[in-house]
Amino acid sequence: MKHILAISLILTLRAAATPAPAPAASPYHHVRASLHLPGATMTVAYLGGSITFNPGWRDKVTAYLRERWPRTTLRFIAAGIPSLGSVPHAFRLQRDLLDSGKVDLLFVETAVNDRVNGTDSLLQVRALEGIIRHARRANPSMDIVMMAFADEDKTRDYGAYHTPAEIANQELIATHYQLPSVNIAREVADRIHSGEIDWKRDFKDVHPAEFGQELYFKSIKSLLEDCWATPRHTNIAAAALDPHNFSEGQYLPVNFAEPDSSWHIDPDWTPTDKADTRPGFVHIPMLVATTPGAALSLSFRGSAIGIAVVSGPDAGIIRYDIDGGPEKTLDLHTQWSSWLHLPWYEMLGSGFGDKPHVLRLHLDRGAVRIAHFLLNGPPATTNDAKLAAFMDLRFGMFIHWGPVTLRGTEIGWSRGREVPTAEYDTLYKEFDPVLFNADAWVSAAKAAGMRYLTIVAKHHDGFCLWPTAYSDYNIMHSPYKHDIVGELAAACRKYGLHFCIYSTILDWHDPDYGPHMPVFVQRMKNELHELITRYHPYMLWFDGYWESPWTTAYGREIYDYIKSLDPDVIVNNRLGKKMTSLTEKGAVGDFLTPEQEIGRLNMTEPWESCITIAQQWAWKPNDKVKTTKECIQTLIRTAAGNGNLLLNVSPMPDGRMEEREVTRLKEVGAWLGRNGESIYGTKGGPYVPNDVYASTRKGNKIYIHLFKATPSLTLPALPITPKRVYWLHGPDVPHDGYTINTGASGADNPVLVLEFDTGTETLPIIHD
Ligand code: FHN
Repeated sequence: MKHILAISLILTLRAAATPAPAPAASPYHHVRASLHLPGATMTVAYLGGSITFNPGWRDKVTAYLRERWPRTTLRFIAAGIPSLGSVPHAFRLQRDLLDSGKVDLLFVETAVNDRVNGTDSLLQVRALEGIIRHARRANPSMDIVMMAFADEDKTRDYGAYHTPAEIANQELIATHYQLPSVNIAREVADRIHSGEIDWKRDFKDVHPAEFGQELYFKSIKSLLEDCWATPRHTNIAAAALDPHNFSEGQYLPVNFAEPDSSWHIDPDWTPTDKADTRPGFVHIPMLVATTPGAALSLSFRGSAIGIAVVSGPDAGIIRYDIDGGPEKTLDLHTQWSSWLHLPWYEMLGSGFGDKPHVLRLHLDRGAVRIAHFLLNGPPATTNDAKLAAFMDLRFGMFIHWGPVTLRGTEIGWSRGREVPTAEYDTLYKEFDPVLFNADAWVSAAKAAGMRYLTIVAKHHDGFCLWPTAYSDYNIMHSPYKHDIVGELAAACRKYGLHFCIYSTILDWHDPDYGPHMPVFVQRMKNELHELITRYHPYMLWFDGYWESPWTTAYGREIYDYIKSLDPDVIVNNRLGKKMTSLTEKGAVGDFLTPEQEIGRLNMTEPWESCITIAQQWAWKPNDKVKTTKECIQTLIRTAAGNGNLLLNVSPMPDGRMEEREVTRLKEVGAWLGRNGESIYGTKGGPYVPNDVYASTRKGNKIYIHLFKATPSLTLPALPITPKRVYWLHGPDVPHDGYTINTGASGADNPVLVLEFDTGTETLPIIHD
């Protein structure tokens, strides 16, 4: 309480200093620094609980905004989830709202559920301030409206001339950040106490009937109109009220924990009892334990940690400590758990230093089902928006190259086999690729239509293609002495490709790999520090995870280290020990990496297939190169499966790329030049690829890629009907619904377009 009083004193003093804004149209709202006038586009987001989730005031505000700003292209995000208040909002803000793109106007409501859930006042303030600072970090000019909805507790408080704590906290934050706010709880209380309206008759309950919804709408509209009458032109930056606020709130996937064998991760949890569930908290990965004594530990870096569980009829009791501190006990059962697997958020600790910590948690009795860990700290995972942007690229170049090309044998694997180890390890003394030209390599990738490039900077043979301070076994000790990685990074920047780096885990040349893993892992961190801070890779591609010296814990440690250096860098899944899914125990990383095969259609987990354009990864004289058709159809099948293709090329020992491979790339590029819209930025499906065709989709179009010429094509019908069918950049094609007279298109790998009146990207996958 002392904490809040001190802050309110500061604010009274500050309020005295700030020039008084024009008198508000209503005693129940504050304009403060007001709102910007909408521009050509505006994204409006509603963050709240069930009153925001349910239809009613929100739809009325949406309709009013469309009418009020007809020349503004409006996008709406309805992010209400029943039962959730300030703390859950602070930790789901990134994934449920900010990951879907720039937000311009955010409505926030927490007061009702914070009372129902009995959320501690200090946590409310840390969460509310965290939401504001996090939102403004994502978009410094975001407009934010704080709303306080009505419930009987608040009506009672106001009846007793007592400001509800939840509203005091909200006004505290709104005043500090000069945010417009509307206190509907106070308005309803006053109008009930004046006898003008009746809770039971007019509102029915906390989920208001039409009368209440209309009242909410009118109050919000009145505030908006008042704001737009005196619009905001400047951004208000303010120092944090509480340094421990949750402005770095995020969900931490459950497979970040180290559970004992009594736990399992159910990748698609559904209850076995009759209790109800909530959208977003069923059919998701769940870390589950039902055995008393089940224990887990979680290493994390941050200033607060918590759990989001589903609290159902068998919700149990847990004990936990942080960093071996005092052990606390927590009963996860709630007053609603007997009939509902309620999403329930518990902060286990906050306000501690933003550094590495360990949470230990035990189940005493009953069950515990963890949907997310709640972390306030530097990004521990790559956010969905970044991953979605990576997956929109669809096509990249992989380059395996090094001194081994002097022998034309396979990189890494031929060491001590086709090439005696001693000979292999001294090849670099002859390695002088004078015809290496980074611009030429990157231009070849660009000509192929590739959007990113991944150079193997260090393979299993341990040779480094950049001037590292941590091993003399690098390019600067060869006759060539060029920073290959640096020159490629610069060329990618020049030609607008994303630059990515492959670095092996296992290193058969490094004597510490195996016997002295802590030394080896520290060297790995040192090298990664060089690679990340010098060349700023867009994505890191690890490999060589399968040998026993490497553990999931090391993988997690390196992943967290990378995120501490650059939270935005994307990392493949080969830091972990498990490759089949991203949510299973032992998995570490952001995307799956099927190799030398096209991944299966997967709409939920990002994936990228890495495939050689020839046979070997590194150069081999006269190696068999895939045909243009093979390359194009491999790309199509990968995109149709909702994945990326990383196509590998193998430059020669003199530094040039083989003409055959460059030609192949050009031909693929020519096809993409004509048909790129059916690949870049598309989603896979809705049809599962087959021998005759595969499909991709974007917006209101589905692209059918034909692998074989066929006079007519009958596709499984979808719940929507195509309004037009035509060859991409070509004539319309006669069709009757889903029976299409394709006739002879004549083009290689022709693309049919099915155009609809509605979006196609959320259509379910059609399994034959
Ligand atoms: O051993 C490596 C191989 O040499 C190559 O680098 C591929 C590329 O993904 N990965 C490993 C095999 O899985």
